[in-house]
Amino acid sequence: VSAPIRRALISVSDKQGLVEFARSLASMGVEILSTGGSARALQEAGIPVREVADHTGFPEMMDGRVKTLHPTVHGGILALRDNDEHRRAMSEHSIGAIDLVVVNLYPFEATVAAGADFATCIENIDIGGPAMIRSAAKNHAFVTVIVDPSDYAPVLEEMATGKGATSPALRRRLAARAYARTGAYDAAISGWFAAQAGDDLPERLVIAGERRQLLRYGENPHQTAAFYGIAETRPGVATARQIQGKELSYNNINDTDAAFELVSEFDPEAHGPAVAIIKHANPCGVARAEPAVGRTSLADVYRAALSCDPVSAFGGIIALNQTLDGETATEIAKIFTEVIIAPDADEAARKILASKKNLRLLLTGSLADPKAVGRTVRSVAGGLLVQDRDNRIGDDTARRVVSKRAPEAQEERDLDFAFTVAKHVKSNAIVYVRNGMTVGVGAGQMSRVDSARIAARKAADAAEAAGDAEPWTKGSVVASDAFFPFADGLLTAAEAGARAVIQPGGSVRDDEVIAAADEAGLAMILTGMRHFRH
Ligand code: 93A
Repeated sequence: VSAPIRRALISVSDKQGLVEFARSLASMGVEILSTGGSARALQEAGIPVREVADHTGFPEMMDGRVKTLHPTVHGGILALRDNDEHRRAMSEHSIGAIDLVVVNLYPFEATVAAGADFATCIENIDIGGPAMIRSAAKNHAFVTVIVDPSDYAPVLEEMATGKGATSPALRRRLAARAYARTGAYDAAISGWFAAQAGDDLPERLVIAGERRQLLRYGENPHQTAAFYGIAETRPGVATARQIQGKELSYNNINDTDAAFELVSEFDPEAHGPAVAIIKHANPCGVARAEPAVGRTSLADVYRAALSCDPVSAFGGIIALNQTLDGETATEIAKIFTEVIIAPDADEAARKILASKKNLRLLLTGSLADPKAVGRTVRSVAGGLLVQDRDNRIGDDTARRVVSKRAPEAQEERDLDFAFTVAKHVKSNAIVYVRNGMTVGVGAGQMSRVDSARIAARKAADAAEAAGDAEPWTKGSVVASDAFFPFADGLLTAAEAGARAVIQPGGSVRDDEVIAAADEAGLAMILTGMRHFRH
């Protein structure tokens, strides 16, 4: 029942595939109307084309701001072909039907991303294009709309087999894509405007995501899921190149993000190599170079991270803060690992991992800037929670030693490392560290003292697994993501053998907690900044 396409309007900024497509249309007897630049491209390729300005009898004007905004164009798109009233209006005003609208928009997003000035961004807001796209999509019962060169082929296929017509099903699908495109376009524009106005929590939040991947399932096999990319360029799981391995799962993506965000805290220039191993979005081992104990290579650092909790690390996600090398790849390949994410991997590493068919290797090109401003979004029933990304660690102006004993240099190094890791552990977070490696991580408990106990027990387990007589909390330091509400959590750490503590402070019982630290001979730093993570 669909009528053949007889007239098309082509107005595209992205001219990829245009000439081939238009040539096919012309060969099927379709009359082509087109705007300035598009018309020129077609003429140069020898394809018969009529300028829209000829068609409307109205010239393009105002630097192209007005070229297709004309009743002859919009009437030709919007007219209901089976409505007598509409047909009469068409003939009365000499409006010819337009059956196919091929438009892609001024590259607003790319213009902003390229850092163009305000006026250039404004000029790249397309008005006539979205108007035609929306008109054509509305009238999809009769009109075919294409907003992306990837849809040239399916349309030509249907025309070839359908006597020049497309099917209602395809037109509907294309209409949905068309509105998604204009919606995303306006989302980008509104987001940019809000940012220009310094209003980064606008009254109406418009987020446009692009589906990157249909996932096999969600957090559990009975949940459907997909991964959407948003217009952000932060290096990480969304932008990484996957070198090998099967498709990432929902949980893989979530955990890989946690892993890479954590390891990105450790700039190799300042910290040397660093490795984080993640399970269920929590670190089960994090380490960095510590020349004082002979830990210098990336492989050494990986072994240290693994030794913190080798049981949990099985099937984990590994993030590295520098190029994965062959020696480290050999070590990693010894146990089952789901994902490795790193800025890069050298030839030797790639060769070694190539035999592990299922292991995913993701390369990001660089670390993510931990200080960069940004937003996090999470859903609750009926709403979204939006906040700044936690892009700080402690408050340098508030940080102070509150204990009688000041931390020694190595203790202080470890305290900072522990507090940084704690920021990436689900609350209540307690992290024991010794010589640049976590030795016990307590995560996600409802009480802080439980996290302190669990972390200490895990440190004892780790020592036992490594054949050490003493629990690894002996001589360790401990970090807490939020203040100790009572002295009990701190005393648990002291009993386990911790020598120094770092925590935000701010409890009404701080004095009590400080007195307990002094009594146990602990050094203690208050950072003045909390790092909950839920
Ligand atoms: O400046 S506009 O908003 N005014 C219009 O009337 C108009 N009509 C089409 N931009 C308009 N377009 C856009 O021009 C199209 O969406 C397309 O991106 C571009 C194609 O221009 P050209 O064919 O001259 O390269």
